Amino acid sequence: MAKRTFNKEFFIRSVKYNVRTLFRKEIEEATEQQIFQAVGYAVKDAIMDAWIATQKEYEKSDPKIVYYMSMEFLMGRALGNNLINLTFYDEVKEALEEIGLDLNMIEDQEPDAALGNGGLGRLAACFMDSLATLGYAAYGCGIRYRYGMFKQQIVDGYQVEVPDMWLKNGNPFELRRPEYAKTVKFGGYVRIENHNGKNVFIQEGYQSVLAVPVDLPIVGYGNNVINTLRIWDAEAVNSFELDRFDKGEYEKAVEQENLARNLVEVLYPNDNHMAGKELRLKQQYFFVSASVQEAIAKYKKNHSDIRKFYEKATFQLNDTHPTVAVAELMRILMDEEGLEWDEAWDVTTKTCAYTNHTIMAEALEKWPIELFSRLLPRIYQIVEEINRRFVIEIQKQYPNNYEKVKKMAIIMDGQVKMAHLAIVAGYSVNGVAKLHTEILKKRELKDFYEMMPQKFNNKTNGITQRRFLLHGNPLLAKWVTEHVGDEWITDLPRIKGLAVYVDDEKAQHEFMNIKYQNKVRLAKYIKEHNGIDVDPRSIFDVQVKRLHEYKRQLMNILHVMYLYNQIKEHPEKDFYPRTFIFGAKAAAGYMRAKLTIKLINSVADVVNNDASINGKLKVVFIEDYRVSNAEWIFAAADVSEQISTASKEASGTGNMKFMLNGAVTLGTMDGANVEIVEEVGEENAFIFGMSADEVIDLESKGGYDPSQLFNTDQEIRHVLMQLINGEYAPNDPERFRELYNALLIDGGYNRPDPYFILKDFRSYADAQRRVEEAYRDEKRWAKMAMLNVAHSGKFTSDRTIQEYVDDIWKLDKVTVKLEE
Ligand code: 26V
Repeated sequence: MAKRTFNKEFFIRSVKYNVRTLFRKEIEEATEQQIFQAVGYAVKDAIMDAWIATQKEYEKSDPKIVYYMSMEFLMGRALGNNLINLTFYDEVKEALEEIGLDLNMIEDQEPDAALGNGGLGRLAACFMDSLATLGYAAYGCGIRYRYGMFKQQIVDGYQVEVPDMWLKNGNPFELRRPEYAKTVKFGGYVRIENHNGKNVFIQEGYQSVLAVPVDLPIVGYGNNVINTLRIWDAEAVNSFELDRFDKGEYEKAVEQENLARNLVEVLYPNDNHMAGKELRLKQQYFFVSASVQEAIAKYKKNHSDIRKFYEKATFQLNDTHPTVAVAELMRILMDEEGLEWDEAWDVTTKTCAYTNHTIMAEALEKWPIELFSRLLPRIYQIVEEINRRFVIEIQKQYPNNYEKVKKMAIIMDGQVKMAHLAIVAGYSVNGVAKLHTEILKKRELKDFYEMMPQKFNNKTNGITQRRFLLHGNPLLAKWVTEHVGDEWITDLPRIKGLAVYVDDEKAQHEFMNIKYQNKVRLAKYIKEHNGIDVDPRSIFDVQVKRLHEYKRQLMNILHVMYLYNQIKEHPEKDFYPRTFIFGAKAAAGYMRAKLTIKLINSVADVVNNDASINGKLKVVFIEDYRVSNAEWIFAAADVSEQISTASKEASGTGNMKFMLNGAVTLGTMDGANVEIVEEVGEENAFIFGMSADEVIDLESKGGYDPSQLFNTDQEIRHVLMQLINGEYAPNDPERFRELYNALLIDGGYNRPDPYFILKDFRSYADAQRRVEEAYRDEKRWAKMAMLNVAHSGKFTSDRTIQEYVDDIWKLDKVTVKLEE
């Protein structure tokens, strides 16, 4: 890989200069945050030439562009990652050392850009990294939320949400571009005028807001390509004019200021739950309208025939959240570019493509007609017409089958169904792992698959090895490079070369030693942040992800309670020391999820302070799990808990990050776990539980009766009774009653244990027993863990993106040369 030259003296001068001009200080007097800012600006400077060169190259070679539209981009920190991808990381580290600065300390000053909830947002971030690294012209289109994902504090064992003021010190990497601002219109009504026999649609009485783009550089690895993540900020169209004393004008100005402020105020911290909030729909239309306008403007700069727009642009819709793009594109093509319906529809259906990320019914977006049509009157008219024409299609293909219309229509029962709109108007519909795509085709979207099978395809998710190995786990990265060369950085399947070392005792030793060092690093972090001592020689068993019932953190902690009972009852039995590590944010209004966090912390309090168990068991809940600490957590894990109820986790991507870092999967046959096992072999993972088919079957029979288990399995019964006898809540024995009830009486969907926690419990406990047995045999474990790293090649987002390019987007590769 071409390495750019790094000018150390220039860089140091630039940092010093920045400290002076930004803060009127010498380096010695600057705070750590100020040094971060100064270094950040110096790095942005280093990016600028290539950023400009990339844009010039795009203008010259005119490649097709993908607009990746997403409500969420969970970027994490930029500094370290940018240095890695510039291939300057070690040089900058050294340069800073020379002037007495520690790069790790500096990186630690940067707040995470947490503009996302979890998997879907982080996937978008990995995709941006891969697109730039592979040399494809791509824009990420999103929202510049003033407040990202809330910060989580644990107070008395409970989650407390604290606003994430990630911009309070400014963001050295961003570039504000007011010259490209767009106007977005909300509300009002549509008047139809007839101009020479042609209907012209005129929006009136609307409120407008200014969308101002803020660009963030996306650095490709070692290739001079710098793509752009364009996040839109909102401003009032006529910013406050104080000389306006006219009451109506004044109120209008205040209204516009408020609209702008509210629009981009905060990311909705709900994942997997659709609430139908007006502001959320406003956010969606806001960033989508601005992005579509921008894409059209860019196209028109060099092309005259708007009918061929799709040859140079494609919109990938990251879940249904940006699906109004379909109607917005139709609106612009017809109302502003003068195309007829059929012409506009031809362009739109060749431009838009949709990715589905969940089958959880609660997450499917459906908007009440009343709200949708009031907020977006012209857009609603267009959706109505798309629906009218689609319903005619259904009736043609399935005459006299009203069931089909009822199931498939875009508008039905007073609601606009966004997934249906995305499927009908898109040229591609994809799931995010093989199993997930099969479930979409066979069940959730069966009717659509039957009617338009050619649209459906699978794109198994992936992750970027540059952040999650090269940056997050430098010791292992270096070791891998020593054994197989450094090509894995841009060609992950090369990592397979490690397979020849798995029986080599020296290699095993080195590998396990690196894992140990990473466990020491995490143990320090835990000591600093939680005040808990954990033994890096114990098994680090980790479950980090959003808190959701289907992900079954509750099963994990019930199993810890079960183990604790075992140790207490049989102190003589040997038990390999284990540290159970959790990290998870719960949506603010999700009571059962929050109570699960409290239970984990309550169990931790009891177990960690029981001297009689000799430290055999520790439980840690890591506060504020996020991208930056995730990098350390993956590096230190032995066991990767991927224990969702089969069929519920569309893919999972944490599972891949653990695998890449040499943790062994303990999981169900769900999401991408299936493909992980396919790659690494069932003997190198711990698989348990019901299959997706079994779950779906049992669900269709209305579930099962867990009271059988409760009455016959004394150990399970004991654990469940501990939820209501005050064992973990002596002052309030009723505290966990809700969890007990969910498991045994009604957990939603009118049945007990809807996520089959008790049904899978024995199988899970048995898999956990096998984990312990395997870990006791150090060589066997080292081999398993190494094989996981060696077989992680498939799960790079570089592969995923190449598949999107080949099968869906059909982009042209670009190379960027820099004059040095
Ligand atoms: C849904 C909703 C519903 C409306 C309210 C706000 C909101 C915000 C986010 C979401 C996204 C839920 C879908 C999601 O995150 N899916 C995850 O996508 C990952 C990437 O494909 C995948 O690995 C996970 O398995 C899947 O749960």
